[in-house]
Amino acid sequence: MDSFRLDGKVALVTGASYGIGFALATAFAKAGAKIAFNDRNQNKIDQGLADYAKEGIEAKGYIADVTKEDEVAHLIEEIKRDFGTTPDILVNNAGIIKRIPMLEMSAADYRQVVDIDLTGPFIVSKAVLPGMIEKGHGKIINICSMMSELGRETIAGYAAAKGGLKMLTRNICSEFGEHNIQCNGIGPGYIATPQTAPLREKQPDGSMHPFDAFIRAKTPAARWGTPIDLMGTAVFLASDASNFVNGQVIYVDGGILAYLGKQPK
Ligand code: NAP
Ligand code: GCO
Repeated sequence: MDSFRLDGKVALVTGASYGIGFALATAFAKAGAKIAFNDRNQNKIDQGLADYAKEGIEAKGYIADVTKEDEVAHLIEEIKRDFGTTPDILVNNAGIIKRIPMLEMSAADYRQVVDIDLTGPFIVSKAVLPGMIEKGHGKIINICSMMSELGRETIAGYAAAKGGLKMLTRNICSEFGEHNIQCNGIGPGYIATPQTAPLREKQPDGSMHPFDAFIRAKTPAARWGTPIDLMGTAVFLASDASNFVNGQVIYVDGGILAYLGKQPK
């Protein structure tokens, strides 16, 4: 069972001031890893550091926008300065979504989502791979989505980006597997975080948001996931226990992708 431990490893989780990234970084720390995370905003980093400290975790936070190659290069230099080495584990978690009907979505909105959710993981992966090659090992985990497999109205940019992220995962696997680098994805189902809060807002009459009822009917587990539901899979993919797993996306979705949806009564 020691192969599931992360002792002695340095993990970089992008966009991990809160939400899913915060949970995954917390899991890594409890498995023995040292934690680095980035965000675009110092206030969010400070709040994240305080929240990690409440968990007994001495994380280090850095300002970096994953779409900016110079900021990402500086981020890796700062991590090397502070930890004495480059990341052994990278989770490409930072991401946004814009929910706009396609005919009303500007190309600028579309480009911004793809830039952050797909080009960002390319940029950050490219920045950490040389160190992983030099060390002879590395783990890259891309946070994909149900939308790596399914579409729905109003999220054209997000679905395109997350579908592309599944294929970037396979390509990094293909190009770097010979260096003992494993690149896999996690495809969360519908998880209760700030990103999905608008889909769970109570209605003025106090009823559930229609999307809330929809997702519960589409999920065999009949509930939203929480970031805690993702922790075990992330530790597995970050650890030596998954050294022969490469190019895969593990869907942690409560069964959504297997289920047609609750039949009408
Ligand atoms: P979230 O609560 O909105 O958090 C997203 C994080 O990414 C925030 O810390 C945000 O920082 C950061 N970020 C956004 N753009 C960035 C950039 N350009 N550079 C650096 N950091 C950036 O989202 P979440 O629900 O935790 O989702 C995390 C990941 O899981 C995303 O990739 C999302 O697509 C994916 N996912 C979520 C769900 C779900 O149901 N929640 C399901 C499947 C996949 P700021 O505060 O500065 O914006
Ligand atoms: C949406 C949701 C989803 C989730 C997630 C599902 O608007 O449909 O935000 O996209 O965030 O990606 O896996």
